[in-house]
Amino acid sequence: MTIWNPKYECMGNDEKHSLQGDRLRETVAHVYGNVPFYKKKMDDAGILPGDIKGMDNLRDLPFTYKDDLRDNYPYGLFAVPMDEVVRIHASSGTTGKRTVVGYTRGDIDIWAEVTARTISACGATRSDILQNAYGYGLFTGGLGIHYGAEKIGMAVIPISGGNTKRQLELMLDFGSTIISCTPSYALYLAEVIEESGIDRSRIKLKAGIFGAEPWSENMRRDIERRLGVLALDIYGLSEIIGPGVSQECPEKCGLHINDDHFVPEIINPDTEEVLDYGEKGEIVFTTITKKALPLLRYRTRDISKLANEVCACGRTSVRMEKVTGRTDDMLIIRGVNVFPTQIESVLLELGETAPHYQLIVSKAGSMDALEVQVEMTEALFSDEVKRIEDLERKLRFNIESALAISAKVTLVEPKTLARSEGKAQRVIDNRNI
Ligand code: DLL
Repeated sequence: MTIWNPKYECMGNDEKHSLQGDRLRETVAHVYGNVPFYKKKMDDAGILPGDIKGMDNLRDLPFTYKDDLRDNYPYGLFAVPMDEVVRIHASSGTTGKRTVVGYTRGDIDIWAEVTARTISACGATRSDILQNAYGYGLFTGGLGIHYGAEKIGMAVIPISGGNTKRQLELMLDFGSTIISCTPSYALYLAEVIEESGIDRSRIKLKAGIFGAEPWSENMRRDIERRLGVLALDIYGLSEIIGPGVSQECPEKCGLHINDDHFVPEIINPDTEEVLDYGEKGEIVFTTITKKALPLLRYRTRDISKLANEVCACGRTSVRMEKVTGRTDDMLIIRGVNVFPTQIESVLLELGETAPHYQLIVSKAGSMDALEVQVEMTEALFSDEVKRIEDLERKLRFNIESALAISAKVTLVEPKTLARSEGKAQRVIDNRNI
């Protein structure tokens, strides 16, 4: 399997540590000198750039929160004048004010470098044809992957998300060998392919780069089987750069963090205490090369854990466990914490329903109540009512035994739950209505 940049991806620990230290020092001096917000934060904490000698001082630095970006909307945290900014992206702002991120020409080069590593990790080379079905636009998915693929020298089809019929048509006519999109959209594509009855040998896909939302191992198995691809995970967030912060290799044992650019830590989200390798908590990143929007110890709210043993693929970078959810997506059902992906895993494990589901949370008195709606397959739908009821009971039992929560399970008619073209909305929260 190709490693795009062995010099950095397979660098020895000591050398990496010292490179990270140099880059951290530079970044701290850059933000202290150019971002009044960071100067004030560091002054308030009594830290001067000269106090940061290397990586061992990382934890002396202040954290940055999503609200800091919102409070400084739109450009308050930019560390370069606007004439050096060549690109602006922004979050959709569904959970508050938009988060705006900027890139210098050099930042775009770094982004292309890390996504080139990502795409190469699934075995892609310049002879491949990439169907890039992440959304192009303010969302970082489309353009982020695009530049990495071009850097490799692949032929990129910038189809963007949606228009599933056209996706299929171009997949066949243009001979796409690699696809990139969200895992929920990959499943929808698989469904449409199955319904179209086309000759599978006409599909040339061999690998898929899926991310931007949490997905379980059971969902991976489903996608691999139904689309006939190697399905690998790609992680990232706009604030840090976009897609390409980390990616899986075919060993599928965690996502390799591009830690010569983004330094990870795991913390206890409540106490902000730094945790060790192997301990689960919130992942925090410090960017050490970006110039337009460098962030110190950014609180991602994503839950993961870190591993530093060398991977069989030869990469030495620190790995993060697949993100199973965000602290904000965690449901607390009668005192038990649960992430939507854990429920997904139980549903797909049984394999008797379609892989489309939605969670509806409401208040029953002072308690939270959870309803799991999951779609029936066509075969099940035409079966007897008794069998459907039996399956509902079985799923309820499996959820209760695996996760220790009680949930109402409702099997709904095929194709009644909305299909996503980008990030799936798994949870409908009616508690505050
Ligand atoms: O989703 C960037 C991206 C695009 C990543 C394409 C991968 C592929 P945002 O819209 O800023 O950026 O959303 C970032 O999405 O904090 C996670 O909660 C979630 N997320 C991203 N990748 C994964 C993943 C893009 N592989 C937020 N697994 C992050 C689980 C993910 N969650």
